[in-house]
Amino acid sequence: MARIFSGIQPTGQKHLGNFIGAITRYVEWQDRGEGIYCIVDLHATTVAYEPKVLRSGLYDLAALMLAAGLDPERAIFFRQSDVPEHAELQWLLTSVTAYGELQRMTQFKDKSAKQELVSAGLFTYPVLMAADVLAYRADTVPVGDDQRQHVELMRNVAERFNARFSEQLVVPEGVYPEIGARIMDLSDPGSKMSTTGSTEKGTVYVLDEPKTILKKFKSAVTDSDNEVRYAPADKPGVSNLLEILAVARGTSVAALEGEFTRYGDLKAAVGEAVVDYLAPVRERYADLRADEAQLEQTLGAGAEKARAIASEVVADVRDAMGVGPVRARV
Ligand code: ATP
Ligand code: LTN
Repeated sequence: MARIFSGIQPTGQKHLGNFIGAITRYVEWQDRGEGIYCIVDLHATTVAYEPKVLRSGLYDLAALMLAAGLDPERAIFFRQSDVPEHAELQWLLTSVTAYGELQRMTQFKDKSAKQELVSAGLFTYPVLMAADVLAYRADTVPVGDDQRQHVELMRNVAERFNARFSEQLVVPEGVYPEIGARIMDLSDPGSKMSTTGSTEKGTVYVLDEPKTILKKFKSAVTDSDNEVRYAPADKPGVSNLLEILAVARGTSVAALEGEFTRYGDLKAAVGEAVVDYLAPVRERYADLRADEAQLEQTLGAGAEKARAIASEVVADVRDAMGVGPVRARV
């Protein structure tokens, strides 16, 4: 059975890109294998942040993921910092990570350009991400398109470790959605919808009010040739709307071709479909978010299950590296 691992940061309000590219897929995949889903609070400390905001953002995200249908009985759902093996494994793996390969990470270049203090943590962020996955010997990593380079890096790290020490780690495979791997900003379809950096008008949050969602889609940027056609390179705005509509309706882009002749009709249809698509999450969210003690309990139970796996793997890694005493075998 496949072991699936993914992580998501407890920062900012989650948007339609995070929802389509990540959260809904965790839910869909929880029956396809052994799912392990982690809220990565340690990753969120690599850029400027407020401790109180980090903590409340963690509960916001935990409630959102549960509201979206993640079932802690069927998948392991936990907070990264509750399992200290992630941080330990990160350190161990830095010895098989090249400085040069970290320097090439485009996300590091983009994010560091926006920081007053470029932390060492931001630089080694991809090694922590590698540790997250490798600590479980996971084979499948569902993420959005923007994470391809990080997944490549974790594969290199695992291969290098196995070659240098011994075959302890599984080399994981990234899986990206066929449609919706890169949801674009509605007002600026040349750039991806994102927590930081996309426009407020063009970013649809999962918990936006229905009327706000409709308004954002209504003012989505298209182009001037008035032809509803899927062509991401030539028609990024229209193509983005078609992708979102296909996902929200649970159909393919091809099935939508020919349905619309006017941009206005397409925008109204996508807005309505997205309102319906997100409604169940909105309905369940408030109750889940209100009970922080329950959220802690859920995450704590998940962390125990996660730690049982990660502590074994990290003990093997330590042993293979000659760190600590020889591992006793039973
Ligand atoms: P953002 O880029 O929005 O700031 P992020 O990359 O910093 O998000 P997360 O919130 O941890 O960090 O991202 C969670 C998941 O959402 C990742 O798997 C990422 O690939 C995916 N994702 C982010 N933006 C998009 C997008 N526009 N379209 C599809 N998937 C996305
Ligand atoms: N870097 C990712 C979040 C992340 C992740 C992971 C994704 C941290 N650890 C492990 C998959 C597997 C991001 O910015 N979205």
